[in-house]
Amino acid sequence: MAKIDWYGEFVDFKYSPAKDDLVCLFYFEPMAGMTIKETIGRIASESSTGTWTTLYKLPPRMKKLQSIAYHVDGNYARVAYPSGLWENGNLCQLLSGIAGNIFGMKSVKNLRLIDVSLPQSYIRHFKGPHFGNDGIRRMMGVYKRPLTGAVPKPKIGFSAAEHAKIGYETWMGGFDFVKDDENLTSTSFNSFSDRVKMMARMRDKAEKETGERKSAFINITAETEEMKKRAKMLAEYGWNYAMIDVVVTGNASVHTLRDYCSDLGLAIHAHRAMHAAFDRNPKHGITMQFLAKIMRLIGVSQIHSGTAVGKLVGTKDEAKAIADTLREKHVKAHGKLLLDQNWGKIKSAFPVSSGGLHPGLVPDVMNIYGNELVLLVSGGIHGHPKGTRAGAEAAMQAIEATMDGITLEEKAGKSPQLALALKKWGHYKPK
Ligand code: CAP
Ligand code: MG
Repeated sequence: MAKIDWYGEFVDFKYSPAKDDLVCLFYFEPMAGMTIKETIGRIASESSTGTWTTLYKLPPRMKKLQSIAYHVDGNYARVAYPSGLWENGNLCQLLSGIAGNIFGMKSVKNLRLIDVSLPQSYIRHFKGPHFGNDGIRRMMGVYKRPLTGAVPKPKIGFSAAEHAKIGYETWMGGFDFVKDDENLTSTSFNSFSDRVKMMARMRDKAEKETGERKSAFINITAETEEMKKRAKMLAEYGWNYAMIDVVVTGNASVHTLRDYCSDLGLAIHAHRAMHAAFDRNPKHGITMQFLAKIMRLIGVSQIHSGTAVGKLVGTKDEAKAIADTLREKHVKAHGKLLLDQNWGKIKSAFPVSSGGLHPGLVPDVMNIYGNELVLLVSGGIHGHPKGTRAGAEAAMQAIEATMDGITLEEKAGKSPQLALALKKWGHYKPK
């Protein structure tokens, strides 16, 4: 009987990837009644050239574009994609291939895209981060400790003037950055333009009084042309960062803004709001390390990566995998979380640890990330018994203690603001 499909042609356990192949690592669970081979053949076929049935004719050259599922280890499969499949520099097309229809196939009960190993022939068509981590450190004049920041809380509701005042207190407490919250853009009570202007005034005041560089991640999230206008205004008022909610705006607009911001000398702070819609289920969706990889490839300067100990999901191992993906020049394969990735000329980016943090959790987070980190402590400074400035001072004292290798309790003996933070929160891990 004539074959009804060609899925089996997309599986070859003898195949070893060519140098220019792009390789994906998937977690997969076959639907009941499907064999492993039937399932991985469908994953490879649907994400490259195939369809559900044999065809009247198949030009021989098409075979060269077929991906090959070549390795299975339990529920983990590797699929190699020939370089000819991919349009140079078009990340959208890559996602439509390796992260498109396959999640909806009936043949899989669960499917998760874990990581992708991008060949040099692919990554050389992307610019990556404009500054790199050394460049960011030089720009801010902070060379050893983690960079620090906070979001005014409650997350939305302040007027631009109140927002800027809280920003000033945050900067005067020793923090480098003041970050807009993910859902603060331009509202009737806190317009983008008012906030840019008033925050610039407070920044200049704080820089004058401290002698330190101060900056902010002001959220330009909007339609792409509007984001360009907002980025331009940031540059006009002397800012060196723009913040974008990269999942809700989409990688195409981030790609556009990357070059636009780079021309304006703006680094991009990437908030990842919405990521947990597809990355928190350990059996289905797309991992955060994959999202971090494509954002570094496009060229954001930093992206949120979790805390493991704060209020939002994400394990220590995942945080480390995301940090490696962002910071390392050559990421070594690591268990079922990471494939080998040589980043070539693509500069580094910072992991951003944030969410439910307070001074009592600073050692835990620095234990995961080390110092090459942007550390955001928001509710954890504005909830300090003596207010924002004292809260920032307490967080800075916690960083000092951790870098000096002493306990927070020892430090608190000489640091009253830290002592008060520990009295309120101790080492509490919020849920
Ligand atoms: C943290 C935060 C950040 C989260 C995002 C918030 O505030 O501003 O958006 O960190 O999560 O709105 O919750 P708190 P992630 O410090 O007061 O919790 O960093 O995991 O992407
Ligand atoms: Mg937030």
